[in-house]
Amino acid sequence: MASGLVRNGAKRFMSTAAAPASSVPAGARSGWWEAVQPAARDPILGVTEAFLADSDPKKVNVGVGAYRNDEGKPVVLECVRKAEQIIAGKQNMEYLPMGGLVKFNDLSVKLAYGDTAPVLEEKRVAAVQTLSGTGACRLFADFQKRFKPDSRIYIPVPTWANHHNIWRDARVEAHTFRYYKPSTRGLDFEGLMEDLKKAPEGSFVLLHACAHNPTGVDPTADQWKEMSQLFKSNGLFPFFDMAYQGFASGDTVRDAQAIRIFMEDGHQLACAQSFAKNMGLYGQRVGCLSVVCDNSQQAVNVKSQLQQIARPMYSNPPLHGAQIVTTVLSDPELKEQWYKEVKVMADRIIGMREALKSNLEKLGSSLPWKHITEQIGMFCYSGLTEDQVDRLTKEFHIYMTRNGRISMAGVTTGNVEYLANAIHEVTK
Ligand code: PLA
Repeated sequence: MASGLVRNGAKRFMSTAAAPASSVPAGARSGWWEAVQPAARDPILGVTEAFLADSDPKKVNVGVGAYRNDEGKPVVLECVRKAEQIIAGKQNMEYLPMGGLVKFNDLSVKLAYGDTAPVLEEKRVAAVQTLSGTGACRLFADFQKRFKPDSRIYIPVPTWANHHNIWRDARVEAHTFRYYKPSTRGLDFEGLMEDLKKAPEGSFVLLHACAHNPTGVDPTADQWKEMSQLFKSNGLFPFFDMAYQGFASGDTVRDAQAIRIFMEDGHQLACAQSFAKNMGLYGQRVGCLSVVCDNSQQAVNVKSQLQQIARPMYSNPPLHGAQIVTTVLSDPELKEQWYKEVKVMADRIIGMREALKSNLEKLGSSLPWKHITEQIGMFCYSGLTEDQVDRLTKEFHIYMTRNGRISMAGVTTGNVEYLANAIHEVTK
């Protein structure tokens, strides 16, 4: 039986060898990947691919959440440029430890939990540097599978599309919970509580710490408190994805309020941090995964296991981005400048929300658009349908994800009128 299978396999390889590749020497085995079909286009990064392939000068990309200045250009923060100058030529290029740059991890968790957080003073937090926010989520999902193999993850509806892929590839059983109510364009708090009440004890719950992607709708402080009580009484584990600290309100402390509320309630939470957006370090892939433990020994144990998961995947994380973040966060002047620059980015986005809304109203749109200014963070969950989005792309060369999410970070004084006009045309 086994040998038959091998023979059949071999035949298949041989039979396709002659067909496509003329440069393959006779007799060489080919056809290894003939069964591989093209992967589905990524719902977010695929939009950038389509945008880049469009040669129309009017084209607008409000797909991926990447900040642009008012001229539509990518931005490198001044504090980052200065940090680069400080670092330049002075560092060696040795491997980092498996868990990354220790000082970076320390500064990163201070940003998330607060400089004087008791969990940090008691050394109860296991923190490792990760390949940005995505890497932090994936490392945690793998950790969850390894040590709580039968546990579930509860994911909000909707969410950042990649969350589903991450926990699926980590082979964790995924369930969803209600989050957004289309009729009110706000939080479905009742639905959320109802669904989470049904989650079995020991389940993990994915929460967006602030600036929920894609909806721009966050729970209020009181709602977070209520959720925290439910998590306590029902034995649920809060996992915070914090990809936008600073982008919601312009204030990194305010944007960490959910984490602080859960921390003060004594939860053993975990947190994925990304410096892609708030420090503009997208391609540097710099992030941090932290897990709050019961005591310092447990934190040492957990960190060692996180490192062991990282080792066969990518061994250790990249150096440069972590050095930049460390330099900015450990220099009071640079840190102050960073706070100002985050605020400038957040404020520009808020300004564009107002501009988009007022342009739509000026055009006489009879639809309600107040959610544009009520939502926070990088995205506007516009309510546009897939068909309307398709029309925007085909007729106006405007690129956005098909769920109607507009990256407000890509809206500028120069394109906001064009965008509003196009939206008005397809929603008439
Ligand atoms: N978590 C959330 C909620 C995100 O929105 C993103 C990025 C990440 C994690 C991961 O970011 P990082 O790995 O780059 O740190 N979401 C983007 C980009 C901005 C993307 O899809 O990768 C988005 O357009 O939704």
